[in-house]
Amino acid sequence: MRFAPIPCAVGLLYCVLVLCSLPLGTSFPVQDEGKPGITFLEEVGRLRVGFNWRNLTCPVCKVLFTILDVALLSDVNEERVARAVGEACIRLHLAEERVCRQITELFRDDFIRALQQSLLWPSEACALLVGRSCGRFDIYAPWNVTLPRIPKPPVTPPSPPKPGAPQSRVLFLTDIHWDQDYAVGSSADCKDPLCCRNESGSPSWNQRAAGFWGSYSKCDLPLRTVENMLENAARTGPWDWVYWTGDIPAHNIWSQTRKQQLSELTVITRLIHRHLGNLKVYPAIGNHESTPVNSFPPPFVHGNRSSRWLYDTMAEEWAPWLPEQALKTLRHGGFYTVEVQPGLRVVSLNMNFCARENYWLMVNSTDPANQLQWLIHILQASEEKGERVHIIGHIPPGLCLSSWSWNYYHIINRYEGTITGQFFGHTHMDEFQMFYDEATMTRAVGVAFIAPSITTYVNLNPGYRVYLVDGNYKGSSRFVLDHETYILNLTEANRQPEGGVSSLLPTTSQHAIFHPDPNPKWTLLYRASDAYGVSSLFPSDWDGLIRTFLQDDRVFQRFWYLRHKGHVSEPCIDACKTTVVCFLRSGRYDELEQCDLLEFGGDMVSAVRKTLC
Ligand SMILES: *[C@@H]1O[C@H](CO)[C@@H](O)[C@H](O)[C@H]1NC(C)=O
Ligand SMILES: *[C@@H]1O[C@H](CO)[C@@H](O)[C@H](O)[C@H]1NC(C)=O
Ligand SMILES: *[C@@H]1O[C@H](CO)[C@@H](O)[C@H](O)[C@H]1NC(C)=O
Ligand SMILES: *[C@@H]1O[C@H](CO)[C@@H](O)[C@H](O)[C@H]1NC(C)=O
Ligand SMILES: *[C@@H]1O[C@H](CO)[C@@H](O)[C@H](O)[C@H]1NC(C)=O
Ligand SMILES: CC(=O)N[C@H]1CO[C@H](CO)[C@@H](O)[C@@H]1O
Ligand SMILES: [Zn+2]
Ligand SMILES: [Zn+2]
Repeated sequence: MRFAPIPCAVGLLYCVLVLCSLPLGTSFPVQDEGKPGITFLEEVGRLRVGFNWRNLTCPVCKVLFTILDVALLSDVNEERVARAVGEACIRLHLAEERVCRQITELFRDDFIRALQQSLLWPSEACALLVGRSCGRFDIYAPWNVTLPRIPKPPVTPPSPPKPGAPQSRVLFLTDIHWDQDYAVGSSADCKDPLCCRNESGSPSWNQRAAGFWGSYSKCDLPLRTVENMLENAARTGPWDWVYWTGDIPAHNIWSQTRKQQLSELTVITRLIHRHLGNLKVYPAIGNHESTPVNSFPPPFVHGNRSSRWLYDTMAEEWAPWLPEQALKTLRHGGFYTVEVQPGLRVVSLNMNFCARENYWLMVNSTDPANQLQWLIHILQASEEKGERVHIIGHIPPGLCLSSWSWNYYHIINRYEGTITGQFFGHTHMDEFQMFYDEATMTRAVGVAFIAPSITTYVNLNPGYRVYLVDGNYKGSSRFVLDHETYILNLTEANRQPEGGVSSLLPTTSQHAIFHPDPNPKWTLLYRASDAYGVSSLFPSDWDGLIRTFLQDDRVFQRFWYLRHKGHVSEPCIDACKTTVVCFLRSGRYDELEQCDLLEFGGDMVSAVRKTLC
């Protein structure tokens, strides 16, 4: 039959694309892997998800896409494509059989629809998948927002507040990733993308077992750890307000349903509510809130495929924290703005509209939901009122699609006097990214704080962040003056083998004699001003700190340790250090891309994407 070779080819490709949208250690676009020095952010890459990107060369890609387009145009039966995809995924060992089957089932509908709506021709698709050397890519055509004609007000550099001026304590939570199926004693080293679960099986003699409070492996958290964190956070208040930047569900993205996603959203929201009482919490939407993961149709998609199921529930659950006007834009596009206090406004962005992994943007990536144009409108109004603005979101803007990122950077430049804080998560690491003046790229105009995750995924201690913000008093700048990071030291929390545990013991009995601490301590890992010896944390201070990293390696190594919440898997020297420093300087995607071109740079952009978190 004429179709005989097609399903196979389509299958490979479909799997390639599908796996691209998953946080499983893949990247989009594909970069060469295996260059020396790609130590940075490589943990996830080593998870042995088992897909070899080198198999997709430029000519192969073009042939595949020609076939795919023919297949789609001939209205090939979706069922058939899906079945073939599953088979190809299994035969090529792209993932475990069960994972392959479930994943294709989950993605096929939406994905094929998005492909059909976008004109995904071989040259574009392969430029996207293999890289710029393999064709021209216009799907994500550049676009520009419109700034009002009102000239930018003169800039006054921030200065430290008077001694004793009031400070707000802001609790910052991100990337909870609660795993409902977390099972103590299960294998922490299974083959799936997520372990420590009921279905991970028992650990064999050379494998680790899932700990009581969490595990140093590719595992997410049991509910008790989330709850313990909230109890601890509630005790160590008082807080002025809370920012919470998303990623509630676990990384079992091959088997999630809308019902489960909503139930997790509800459980965690109510838990936060219960523990933090009447505090105002300002949430932002993570890329894991939806299923399939990263799938956030912009408002041009209507009906059952739209994000309505998700945003409506969010609006209901978050109603105690947000006013009606905010709930309205939340239902429309997953973003909103609220006045936190007189003189301070928060804008919560839906960063899924900037993400390459959101394949709906292949249909139209021009300022999805008009979000950035709306942001400009808000910022202009704040500028006129003399109000300061904090921006919160999940994915850091430097990791966004190129045009989105460029426009955001442009907005930060124009409104540098108004935006005095930017707060993100998603990478699970404790880091930051700089914004410079567009004219000379030397004067620091902003910094995006990227806070560490609550989850351990991958190989981390659980943790959370506290920001100390100037205010609330008349004329307060609302700049971040300092920040603190608290962690749960898993080694201590999960201790302790009683008596000398020998590795010769049968593993089944081994975990039974570990005695977790019933009241584990969340401890201060560091305070930024102490750790780095700086007296303020203005954008120029972070720029100065980057220079210190280059001059004094001890300071950089300290940063590297803190970046992993005190649980470092790999050292970072030479090329790794160069790329990390480049990352920190590059709050804009095209800048970040340049990090890959550094003489000994690893694949920074793809490496960052690998975490996809
Ligand atoms: C956007 O603006 C920049 C500079 O203002 C310009 O160089 C670029 O060509 C514009 N892009 C589009 C698509 O209009
Ligand atoms: C794990 O699976 C077993 C048997 O299938 C079941 O009895 C148990 O309740 C499950 N545990 C969890 C935490 O779901
Ligand atoms: C809407 O889509 C979801 C997920 O694709 C599906 O489970 C559900 O049955 C659909 N509902 C309707 C009314 O079509
Ligand atoms: C994409 O969306 C933008 C803004 O909503 C719109 O102006 C533009 O016409 C759309 N492009 C296409 C090709 O539909
Ligand atoms: C965690 O505890 C272990 C064991 O006490 C200790 O060796 C390690 O340094 C601690 N880690 C941090 C980040 O404090
Ligand atoms: C289908 C295919 O070509 N698979 C190959 C992918 O790459 C690995 C290692 O380079 C080969 O072993 C596979 O045969
Ligand atoms: Zn994320
Ligand atoms: Zn995450």
